[in-house]
Amino acid sequence: MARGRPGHVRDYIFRELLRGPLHFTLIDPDKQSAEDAGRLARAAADAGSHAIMIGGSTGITTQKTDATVDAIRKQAEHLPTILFPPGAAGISAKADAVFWMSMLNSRNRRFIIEEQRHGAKWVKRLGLEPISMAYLVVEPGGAVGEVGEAELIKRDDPDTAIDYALAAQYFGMDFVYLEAGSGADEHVPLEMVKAVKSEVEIPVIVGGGIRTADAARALIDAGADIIVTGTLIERVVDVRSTLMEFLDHFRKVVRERMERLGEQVGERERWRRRSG
Ligand code: 1GP
Repeated sequence: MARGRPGHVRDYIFRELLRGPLHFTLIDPDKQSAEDAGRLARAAADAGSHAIMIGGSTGITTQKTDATVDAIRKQAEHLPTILFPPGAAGISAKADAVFWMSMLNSRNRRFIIEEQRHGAKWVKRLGLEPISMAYLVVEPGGAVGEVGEAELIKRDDPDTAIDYALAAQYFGMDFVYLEAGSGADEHVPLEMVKAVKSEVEIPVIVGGGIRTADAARALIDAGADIIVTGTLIERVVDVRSTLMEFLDHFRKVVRERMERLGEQVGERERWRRRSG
């Protein structure tokens, strides 16, 4: 993917979203060698994932991130690489863009603005594209909830998720990410996704604990715009066929959803013409 043009990756995401929900693959630089990360990215690209996110909660260094992004870009060159950094140390000159994220429900201002304050000049100097995103950690929250000192949003409290998401939209943030934590036993509740989606206009990203195509289908039906999976391909032997199966199902769900939306628009149009 060509680098350097401001808004390039952001525009790509918004353009693709017009065609339906997207799937992003998350690769943690601390979980495998750079070479293996490259192989995972190749499989993700072949299966039809829309972008590669690079990041994790612990053990992230610039060197590891640099090597991982390098390998990913070599193996999956047409997919955008977006950093998903736990802090300033996760910023790498090699990526196309960085999710410029603030964990709005952290009790520690370090994760709301301090890491960002230290990282901002590097983003500018390195010519990385920042894509602003509100990061909200929902129960159980996992390692990211602990490390980020999140005041976890309770699973039965969609109103708090809406409050944060709306605040993010009014700040002008591009995306809101509902995160249950990597490897979570349960993904973010469908009711919460539905509630947030019905109140905000910015796209809703959902991640954490999504391991089956059925789970992705339910989340998409609830209104998720972007589904992120990481663990799904970490421990499997045949990454390619696991992802192929997941994404084949994903595309089918997206197709059905877009057809349904098309029919609804068509019906509304017919009704308007009849009554006009
Ligand atoms: C974690 O939301 C991501 O930040 C992905 O979670 O590893 O559970 O897929 P999983």
